[in-house]
Order: sequence, then C-alpha cells, then structure tokens
Amino acid sequence: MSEAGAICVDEAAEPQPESSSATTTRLATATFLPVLFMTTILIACSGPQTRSFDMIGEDFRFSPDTLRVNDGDTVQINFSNPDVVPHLIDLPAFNQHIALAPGGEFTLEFVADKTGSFPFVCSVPGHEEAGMVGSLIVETNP
Ligand SMILES: [Cu+2]
Repeated sequence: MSEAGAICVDEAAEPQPESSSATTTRLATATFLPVLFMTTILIACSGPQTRSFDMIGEDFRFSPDTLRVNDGDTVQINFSNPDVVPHLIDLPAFNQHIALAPGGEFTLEFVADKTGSFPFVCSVPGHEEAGMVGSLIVETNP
C-alpha cells in the first residue's frame, strides 16, 4: 500500500515546464492523486480478503485455537504437526477434513461463506476429549 503512495508522490514531483498554469496543474495533481490512491486503497481493503493463519497441532492443542475472519474471506490455515503422533483437523461446517502425519504440513484453503462460530476438532481417538478443539468465528463483513 505504501508503495502505491510513493509512486504517486514521485510522479507528482516530476519536473514540468514552468508556467503559472503548469504550476497550478502540478499542485492540483499533487493533491488529487494521493487522495485518489488512498480512496482506492480503502475501498480495496474493506472487501473480502485472504486471511492466513499458521497453526500448530501439538500436545493435544491447536495453537492458535480461535480464528477470526469476516464473511466472504478466503481462509488459509497453514497447519503443521511437529508432534510424534498424527493429528487431524475436522471442520465439518466447511467440509474440511485433513490428516497430518508426524512432522507433516498442509495448507487448507476455503471461503468462509457463512457467519457464525464453527468448531473444529482433532478426531484422532482421544484427542478431542483431551482438549484438541478450536473455533472458527466468521463475522459479518463490516
Ligand atoms: Cu490430534
């Protein structure tokens, strides 16, 4: 985002022929372009985005165990299992079911297309009961 602003300022600061009308045009351009860029950036930032999370499954815990996104966001969960036993992520609300061998890594990606609080668990026998649970919270897009 700051790169776009920097380009804008550089362009506006380029030397131009000196005359009163050129100076006026240059001043107007120098004022207008940054406003246009910032408006464009604000509009672009308010829509659905890609939300990326690095999640570890270890010691019968997901870390982090609560993920917050907005409706319409693309969710990426970079799941790694540094443990010596397999772990799974079962997120049935979004039809995600991933098994990871010890030392494994996998990225889940899906669109959070409904709002609410959706549980995910590790369905290796005994792991959910031991506390290997989490929540994906999808909030209304502001
Ligand atoms: Cu597990």
